[in-house]
Amino acid sequence: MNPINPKTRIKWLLREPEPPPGEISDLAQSLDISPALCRLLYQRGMTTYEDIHFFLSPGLRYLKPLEEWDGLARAASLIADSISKNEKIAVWGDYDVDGITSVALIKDFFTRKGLDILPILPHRLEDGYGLNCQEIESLAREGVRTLITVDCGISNLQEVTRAVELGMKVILTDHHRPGEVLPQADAIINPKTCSCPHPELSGVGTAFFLMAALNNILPGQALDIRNFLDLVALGTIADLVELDRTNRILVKNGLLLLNKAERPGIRALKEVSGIHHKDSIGAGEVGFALGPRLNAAGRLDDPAMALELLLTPDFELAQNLAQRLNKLNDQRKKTEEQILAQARDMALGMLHNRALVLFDPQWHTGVIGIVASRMVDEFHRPCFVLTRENGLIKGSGRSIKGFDLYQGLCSLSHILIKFGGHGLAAGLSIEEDNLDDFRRMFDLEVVNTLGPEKAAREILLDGRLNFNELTPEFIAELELLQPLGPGNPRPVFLSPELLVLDQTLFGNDKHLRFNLKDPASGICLRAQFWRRGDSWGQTSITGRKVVLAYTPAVNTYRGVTSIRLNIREILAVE
Ligand SMILES: [Mn+2]
Repeated sequence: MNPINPKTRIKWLLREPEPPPGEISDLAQSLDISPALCRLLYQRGMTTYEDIHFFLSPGLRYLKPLEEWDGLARAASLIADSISKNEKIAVWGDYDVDGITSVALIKDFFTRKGLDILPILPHRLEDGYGLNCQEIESLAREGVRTLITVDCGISNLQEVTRAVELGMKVILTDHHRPGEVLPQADAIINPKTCSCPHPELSGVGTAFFLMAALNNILPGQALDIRNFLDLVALGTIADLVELDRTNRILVKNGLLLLNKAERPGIRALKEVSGIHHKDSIGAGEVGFALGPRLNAAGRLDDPAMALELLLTPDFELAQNLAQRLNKLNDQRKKTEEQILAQARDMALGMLHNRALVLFDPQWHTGVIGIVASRMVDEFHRPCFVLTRENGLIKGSGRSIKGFDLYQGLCSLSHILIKFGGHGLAAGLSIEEDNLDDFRRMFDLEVVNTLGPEKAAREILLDGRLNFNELTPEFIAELELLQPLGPGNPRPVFLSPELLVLDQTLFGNDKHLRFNLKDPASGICLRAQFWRRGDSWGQTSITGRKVVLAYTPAVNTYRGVTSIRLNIREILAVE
């Protein structure tokens, strides 16, 4: 079979290793799961009874003891010391979900302990990301003596120095990649700096561990620290960090709390998202419904209302705030769509480059990060989306596997004013005069790392799955993989050779629907190919044979349950 469109350059691989014969059926039996699921987990690297058992029930008892994190106890005791001296303490976060939940967690912890702490969330447009000297000076004037940072601070060398000069004790917690020089804080808690046993923690996960350590040493009755895991799950899922062992434990247990929705704000947020308060929510609902609404506050307005929503004990107030967030989110979607269309047109004229650097002075800072992600999805190359703000150019970038964005910016640091982030996402600011140089040098950086050819899109498949193996029971069992996210993706299967019976465009020609027949078993199923009307709508493949990468789903409509396929890629057409 020949790929119909060599330009898509899709490279597909089956997961390895193939399990030894006989092993799967014994293992599956002892775990009480189907051999098909057992094989899938085995091929995802869980090869023993213990591995799979942990994955299926990641209880909190599996968390490594706090003592294994060097420096954590010391940071906690510095805070306990400030508390015992009745010092005024502030916690400084960020305007995204991770940053807001981090502040909410610490504020909530202090409140439940009967203590006071001043929460600070920067305003995206007025203050920008991270610490700033002006606000630090005003905090000092207000008598703040201890500053805790969450989800930010690791690249704020000057600002931390200023805070220390003003006599503040600085407990810096962040999970962004540290530069070569660290700020002169009294303590730095960053999962990426020292011998931290949880390298993939989010900002709120980091704050959670610090509060757990503080909980152990504060006088009085200790709190049940598990009650904060709903906030940890929100921030961890929204920040798209890798769901490694620790994060799986935190998120899976946090989702149980989000389901109970005991926080009035969570309940109100579910309500405005059209989720019944008794309906269960998974990582998907957090990522697509709750997260964007919390984020909308900081994108277009003041993140303080999202913080208030998470903390208020008053359900009526929570409903009110949730409504406002919902409106902002609708507004965000409109703005995003406009910018997306403009960015897409611009990108189409630049596809001879290996990297996309898109700039328009009118674009809204609040959505450029989302637009960059969508450009990477569509054009599969590192991308920066930039806008003008207070006379400077500011931008948000996203990358693909194989090109470390943070590293890339490090080598261009001489023309940047500020930058920071991770391997796959980063932010920067630059003088407008240096924009052309940045465009040229960033592209060169990408060419040097990835080569001059467009990188092939890789799809990793969980194995071959024929239509006669697709049962509602097996599809239901796949839910045991939840929560899904980076490091634990939704399973994708390789189809057998299928016959396309018919093909229809739907939803304003945005999407495609196919009826497909598996000639070997005679089974016919319906499949959807979302958002590919553009690229496949003009090519009729009715009557031809195809091989697909697909994800199965159960669809219930008017009480009738049927199996549907979601096509991820058309791998080959004969
Ligand atoms: Mn974060």
